[in-house]
Amino acid sequence: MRRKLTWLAMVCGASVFSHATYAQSWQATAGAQSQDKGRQALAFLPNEIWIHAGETITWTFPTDEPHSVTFLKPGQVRPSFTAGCPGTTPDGSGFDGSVCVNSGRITTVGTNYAVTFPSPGNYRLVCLIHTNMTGLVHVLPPSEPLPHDQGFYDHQAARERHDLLSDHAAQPNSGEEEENSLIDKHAIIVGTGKLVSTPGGIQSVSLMRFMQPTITIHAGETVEWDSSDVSGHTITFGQEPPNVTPQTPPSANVFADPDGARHAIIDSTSDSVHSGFIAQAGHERGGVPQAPAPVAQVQPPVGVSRFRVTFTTPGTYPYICAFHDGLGMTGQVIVEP
Ligand SMILES: [Cu+2]
Repeated sequence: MRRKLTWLAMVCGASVFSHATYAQSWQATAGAQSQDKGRQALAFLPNEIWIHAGETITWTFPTDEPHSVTFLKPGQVRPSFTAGCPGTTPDGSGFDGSVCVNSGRITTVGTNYAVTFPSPGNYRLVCLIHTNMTGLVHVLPPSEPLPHDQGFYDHQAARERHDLLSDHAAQPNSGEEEENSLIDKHAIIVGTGKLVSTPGGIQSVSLMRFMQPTITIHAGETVEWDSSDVSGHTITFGQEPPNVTPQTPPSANVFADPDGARHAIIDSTSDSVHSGFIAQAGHERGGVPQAPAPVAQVQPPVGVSRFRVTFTTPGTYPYICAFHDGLGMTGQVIVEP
């Protein structure tokens, strides 16, 4: 009886393996999010995959935060997502390294984008929206065995999704004491996040929230927003500039303080102020690890991690992150006399 069960297990194992050997189509995802959309895994899941030449990988986009699936030509300077390859290439495009392939900025949850790989090689996968979101596709000759089947990748992706989205390192509350001192300073933490490196590339997780969404001050006082996130954000009051990108400059009423922070003065609830791109200082110093591929990075023209607003007039002042308000990244400043 025991011998028979062992034999059955071997047959099952063999059939799973042969199924993987002949798989023509592979599934992966671009990004993952928590139920309230606040926590965003900026990651290809899985971010390293081995397939045979001639096979296809289909990426699904399950998040409200947009991503792209992009394969640049070797040595191609990383373009902005608005520039693309230039442009986008259709679903089902083939990539062999000779021509750039780009899904473009996918904003619709549930979109699929497939890429076929006719030739063996190792191909770097990037998201043009998030610098720290990369992956690797290994395309082997059909004669070579593949190390994993789809079930392996599904399991790995589920585990990484869980690890990234439940990551305590990105929790907003780092201690009551610190929070109280921040309230004394009228300081608001703008998102939190961290980078994770894997053999296939770089992933990150960001909490797309203002950590003290409502703050109450007195007229004449100043609020400071501090970014410690690997993702960039904005602080935007009133009318937001059209088609905001990381390159969109601050509004004309924003000036620089002696310490380099940006600063604006708001006198009325009808004032409009746009901070421009605010990100942790690692962005400017190059302290953030970059993708290992020889892909030149175009960084946003930034390096500003602090933004201040002085409020002269009592009232309620709602504001948003122009990139992530759709994920719930909003706040308000209540100014008392
Ligand atoms: Cu944001």
